[in-house]
Amino acid sequence: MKYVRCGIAALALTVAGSAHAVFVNGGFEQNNFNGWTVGGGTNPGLAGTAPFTGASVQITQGAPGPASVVGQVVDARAPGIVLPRVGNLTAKINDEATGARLTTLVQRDRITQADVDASDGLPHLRFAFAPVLDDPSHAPQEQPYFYVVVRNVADQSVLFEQFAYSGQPGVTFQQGTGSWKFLPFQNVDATLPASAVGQEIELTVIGADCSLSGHGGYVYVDGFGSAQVGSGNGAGTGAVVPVPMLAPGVLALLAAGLAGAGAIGWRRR
Ligand SMILES: [Ca+2]
Repeated sequence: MKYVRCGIAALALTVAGSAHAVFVNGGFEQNNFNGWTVGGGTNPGLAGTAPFTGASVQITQGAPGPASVVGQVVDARAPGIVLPRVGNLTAKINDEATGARLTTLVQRDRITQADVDASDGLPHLRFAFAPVLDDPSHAPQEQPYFYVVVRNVADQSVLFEQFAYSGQPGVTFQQGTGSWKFLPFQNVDATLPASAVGQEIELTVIGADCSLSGHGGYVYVDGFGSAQVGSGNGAGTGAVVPVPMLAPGVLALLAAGLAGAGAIGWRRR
């Protein structure tokens, strides 16, 4: 009985010491990038040939790319996107200007008991994203693209990743203004294995112009955390946003990433 009590006390201590849930300023409601690191440089093009993954990403390090926090605005290139997505403010990573710019948004944090969902007893990572990419019909490795990845810091294994270049076959981009294409906000709910509690993770978002320097691309992100992605004070055009549609191949990539995470991605403590 004594041992049982000790066990419970230790557990209570662990829970009490980990009340903080991921991430700091995950919804950008501080109207800045507090808690985040904005970096980047230029895009020399993706390595290899499609299908691309995080291993294809190349960055010529330089001055951080553009990044901003936006409120109730209408995106002239993607009027179907309702902004802000969650709360009052949403992050815009990279922008519509050209120059082969590439922006990275990074935050490192630790998964704690506070990130465990009562519904399934497992930690979750949730967020919403919406890419807006010009489509100049360059070769795939030269196109504007976006990339989101969550890695386990300890072994750099990929827990979750999503990648698409502008006009990528199988990704149901919607037509924006002119040659711009976009996806409506997609909600991501990545279920982590129980062993993720106590592990440090690093989230990276990339928005990249085309590598030939003449076409822009960016991605909106919001609602990073373990809780359900909330609703926003969005105005947009009031357009009905269709149910998010990602191609089977993209969903397969997502599923593969999650399956891999459960099987090999996390070190047991
Ligand atoms: Ca927000």
